[in-house]
Amino acid sequence: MKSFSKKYKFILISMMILALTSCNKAVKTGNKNSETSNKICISGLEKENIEVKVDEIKKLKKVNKDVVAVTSSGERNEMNVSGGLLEELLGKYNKSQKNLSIVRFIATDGYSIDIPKEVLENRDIILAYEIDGKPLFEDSQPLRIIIPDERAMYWVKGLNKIEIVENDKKQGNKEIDKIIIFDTAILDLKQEDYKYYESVDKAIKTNDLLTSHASDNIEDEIFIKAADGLEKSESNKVFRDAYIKTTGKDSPIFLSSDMPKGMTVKDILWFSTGSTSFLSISKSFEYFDESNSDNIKGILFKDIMDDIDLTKGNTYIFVAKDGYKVEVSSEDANNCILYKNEDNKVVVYFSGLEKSTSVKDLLFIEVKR
Ligand SMILES: Nc1nc2c(c(=O)[nH]1)N[C@H]1C(S)=C(S)[C@@H](COP(=O)(O)O)O[C@H]1N2
Ligand SMILES: [Mo]
Repeated sequence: MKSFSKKYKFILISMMILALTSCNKAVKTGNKNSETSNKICISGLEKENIEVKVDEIKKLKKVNKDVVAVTSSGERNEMNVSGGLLEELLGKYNKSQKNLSIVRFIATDGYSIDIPKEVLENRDIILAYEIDGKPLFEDSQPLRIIIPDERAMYWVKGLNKIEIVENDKKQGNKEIDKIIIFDTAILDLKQEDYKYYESVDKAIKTNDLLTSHASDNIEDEIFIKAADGLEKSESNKVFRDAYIKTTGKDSPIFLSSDMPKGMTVKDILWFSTGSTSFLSISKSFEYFDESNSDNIKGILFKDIMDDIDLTKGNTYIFVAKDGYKVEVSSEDANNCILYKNEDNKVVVYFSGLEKSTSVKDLLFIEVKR
């Protein structure tokens, strides 16, 4: 009996290793010389990892479409694509993309992108294996994601893995109850030299920022909004392994030398994880309309609250870097403005309240529960 169970265990473990490695092969980072992979890996369906052969995708109903890829710089690329629909593939596992909260596509070159719910609900997602009549062989993976009428940043080349997050498992949809002022928060962090094109700027590790200011409050997804209106979610892992450049061109910009360029996010206005949001005051001046209160020019805090969707409360607490804090009513919070003083410090100003309420070196604002 004992030897049987041992043998059984051995077989089981060997099978598990086999299953792992066979799926891992598809997940392996691209090597231009390696042979073409003939499968992709899907996680989040009934089993942890499911392998789907490219041949199976070619057996789906073939759709053919003229599409235009629009890049972030506004460049337009017309092409004719053929492939199968993700929706039909998911149907084989009794799933529909319309009920998923996030689908993440990962490529052999490390590129990854989250497809948001609105896109999943409204668009066809084509698993393309032919472009302009020719079969695809990008980076040893023959599939490209095409989402007609959505920007090219979603059109992942060399598709290797699909990660599926269902509605009920969704994280990161907590209410925001704390806004941390990015400009103040980075002052105490280590700033490294960061080479960016022809200049050397300063950058912080995102991990340093998160561990020192949101350590107990980090979810699997980070939501980023840029000053041009772009909204994007990123996995915690990818986010934490990268940098935010805090000075010079395009800053604050999320980037890393290990990350494909298309994954960088320029001109970050704010990003949120769990119930905490980090706000760039420098970018706020470019994004929000300027307000004037008793001849002080700044940004209306109400506009920030609306944009970030901060939870409503009766009392708001404004806290400085040195711990100095004031509590104000929602009415006062709705009317206050944030600005930068001559020392480049972030200050909150409440019209009609005594001078002692004006918090200098503002670090965060919290909704009192
Ligand atoms: N694998 C992979 N796919 C990718 C990218 C990438 O870096 N790697 N960049 C994306 C971005 S940001 C854009 S704009 C388009 C560019 O597509 P093109 O090279 O066909 O112009 O591909 C998208 N798909
Ligand atoms: Mo792009």
